[in-house]
Amino acid sequence: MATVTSASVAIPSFTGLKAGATTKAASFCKVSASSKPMVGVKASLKDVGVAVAATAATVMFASNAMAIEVLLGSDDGGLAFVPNNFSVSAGEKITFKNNAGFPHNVVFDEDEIPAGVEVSKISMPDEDLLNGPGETYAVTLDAKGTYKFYCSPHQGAGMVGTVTVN
Ligand SMILES: [Cu+2]
Repeated sequence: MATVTSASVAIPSFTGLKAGATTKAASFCKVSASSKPMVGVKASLKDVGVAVAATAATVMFASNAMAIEVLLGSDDGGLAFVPNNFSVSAGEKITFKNNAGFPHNVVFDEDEIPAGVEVSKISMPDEDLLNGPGETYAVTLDAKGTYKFYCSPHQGAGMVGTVTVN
């Protein structure tokens, strides 16, 4: 489910890249985005990363393309993460964004994260809430495995989610 959104995230980043990237990289990405499935795009990104390793353009490219946005509250006002079950790559940026029904927060369940991961380093600080429209909380998860998280104010209403880091 979540991986589906990567395509829409990736495409705008190609546009933003044009200024800094080589023509070769930009046209390469355009072709990949329009004609190949998600898996193909991801594989292509890795190839590009190897080809132009450590350039500023590559860093920007990778951080923009490899990202996912999770809405806090559904469009119809439901108390839920949208999507509430998704997959990311290790190190991929996950941005939680207030959409409806706030305040919300993002707290990982210390008993439902990979061994060795410190829950306080990936959760929002205690008592901290996203109060306004469009407010965000971003986190990257480096350890592979399954993580469960919830919104403290709305956990009882079912505002819980699962992310798998591959
Ligand atoms: Cu909530």
